[in-house]
Amino acid sequence: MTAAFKSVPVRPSEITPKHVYLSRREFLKGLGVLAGAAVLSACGLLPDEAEQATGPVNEPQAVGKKDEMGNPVNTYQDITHYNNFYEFSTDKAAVARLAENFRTSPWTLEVYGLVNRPRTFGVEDLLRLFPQEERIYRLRCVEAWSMVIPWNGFPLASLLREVEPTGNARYVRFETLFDPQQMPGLKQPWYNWPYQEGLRLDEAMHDLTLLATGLYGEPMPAQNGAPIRLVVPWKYGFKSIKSVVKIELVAEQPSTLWSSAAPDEYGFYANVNPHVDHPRWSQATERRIGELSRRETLMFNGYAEEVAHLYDGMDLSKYY
Ligand SMILES: Nc1nc2c(c(=O)[nH]1)N[C@H]1C(S)=C(S)[C@@H](COP(=O)(O)O)O[C@H]1N2
Ligand SMILES: [Mo]
Repeated sequence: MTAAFKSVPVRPSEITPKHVYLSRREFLKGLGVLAGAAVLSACGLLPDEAEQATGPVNEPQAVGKKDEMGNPVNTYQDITHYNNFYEFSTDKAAVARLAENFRTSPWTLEVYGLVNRPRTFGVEDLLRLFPQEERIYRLRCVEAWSMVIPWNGFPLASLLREVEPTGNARYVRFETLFDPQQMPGLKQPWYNWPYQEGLRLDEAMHDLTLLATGLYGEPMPAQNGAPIRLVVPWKYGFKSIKSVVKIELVAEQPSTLWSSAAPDEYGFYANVNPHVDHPRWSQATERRIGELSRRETLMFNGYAEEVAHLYDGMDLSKYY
């Protein structure tokens, strides 16, 4: 575990809250210096802010934030308007609009199965019980694009400790809400709804594995998996299941939506591995959203030092 992954409490000062940002803009407008970003930098005023003010004015800003490798975070606009959430749409640009009225409160998360203390949590309970941290993670989609996202949340391990898995629990199964009234994408009959995912218990207990409740210091936007979603940064994005309602501790490896739809394309492990191509395209490089040239994809998405030991002795081209 490198220092960068130590649990760092959210420091709200690092994220300019909407109202502060807006009032600063109002102030500058009053001074007549807001003619454009060029003016701001030319006169030396808040150059960082000018640089990052790419989206609509009232968007949360994360001035100068970077992940532990020095990659700047993606804009709030990109993170919230380029989404995979098939329950709403397979069109990444359409998800935000279709999820606009998604009801995420009240919301309960049932944790059950091979545990000593099964429990149903309201999201408010989770926010109260577990201190929220900020984690800036790269998300690498199997479609060969990636983003850097400042999540807020808490380690899944904290929740699992609370329910006490029994000695027989070896895997964790996750399930997304299934509500055809609210989720137009569920009409597509060729997927095995509800969306399901799974982790081995040791993967689930790893400190990098997060239950995220927000991003950019704001509550989780519906299109990103409100009110609570999984984030597993060393695996392809499809493992990071959104809008979770059930977590079950089980003895056998659970089936997952993608591995049941196309078993030879999407394995259970789904560790980011540039040496194992998807059957229909290469995984060697990726397009970072917002950048022009492609990047080399890193083993375990750059988190090898932290997680490679979990797979000692496993053939990762067989267990993809
Ligand atoms: N329930 C559910 N979870 C999901 C998906 C989905 O379609 N439904 N898509 C997955 C995929 S393929 C990716 S890349 C990430 C995208 O997360 P983001 O939109 O927050 O970037 O969510 C994952 N979680
Ligand atoms: Mo993905």
